[in-house]
Amino acid sequence: ECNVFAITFQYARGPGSGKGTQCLKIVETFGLTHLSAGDLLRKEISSNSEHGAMILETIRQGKIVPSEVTVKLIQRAIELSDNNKFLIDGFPRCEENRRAYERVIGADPNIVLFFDCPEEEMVKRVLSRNQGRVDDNIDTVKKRIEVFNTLNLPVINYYSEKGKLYKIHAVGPEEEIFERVRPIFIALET
Ligand code: UP5
Ligand code: MG
Repeated sequence: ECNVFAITFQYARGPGSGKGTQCLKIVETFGLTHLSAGDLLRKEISSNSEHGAMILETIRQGKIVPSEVTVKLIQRAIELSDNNKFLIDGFPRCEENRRAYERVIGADPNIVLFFDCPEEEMVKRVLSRNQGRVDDNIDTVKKRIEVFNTLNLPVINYYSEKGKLYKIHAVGPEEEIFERVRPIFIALET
């Protein structure tokens, strides 16, 4: 049981659709706390924690880290925060992730954003990012897209049926994309 009342999941078609970029703008404007599942996992790798080696190998292969591990990191970050509104970025990536989250956190997201971006554009963005991520190479990017295409649909359908899914056209200048996102959060505040 926890007092989180406004959890928001950020979801997208795949790697490089601009989740992280838009999350920064959203949290700055609307006062949520940004929790990137990928960043939490990468932090575990660099802090040499218990699961670090397994997480590194899983990310290198573009596969999904066991739900138990990811959900525990999200839970810990929520508990450590003094905010009660979160923007969870890049999660849940499969039905099992979603169920584990709802079981452990005990709350449903209010809204789910789906960033729709063509595959060629995602690949181009990720490969030109240059931040030294172990998964930003053509082989892993292809694997990430394949994993996404295989496991994502049931999650999308689930939230769509609950009327929580908002699809955003994620191509164009970053500012323009944010103008498509903004009204959704304004509606949430009122
Ligand atoms: N960029 C952004 N917006 C742009 C725009 N409108 N026009 C042109 N360029 C734009 O953007 C990517 C790049 O594009 C940047 O250089 C940016 O400047 C530019 P970014 O905002 O970083 O996109 P994002 O969608 O966040 O891409 P990211 O690569 O982070 O997505 P992934 O979903 O692949 O990465 P994530 O960190 O979430 O996950 C990585 C791995 O961790 C997964 O593959 C998986 O192995 C593991 N993982 C789990 O196992 N479980 C989880 O729950 C989460 C992750
Ligand atoms: Mg990201």
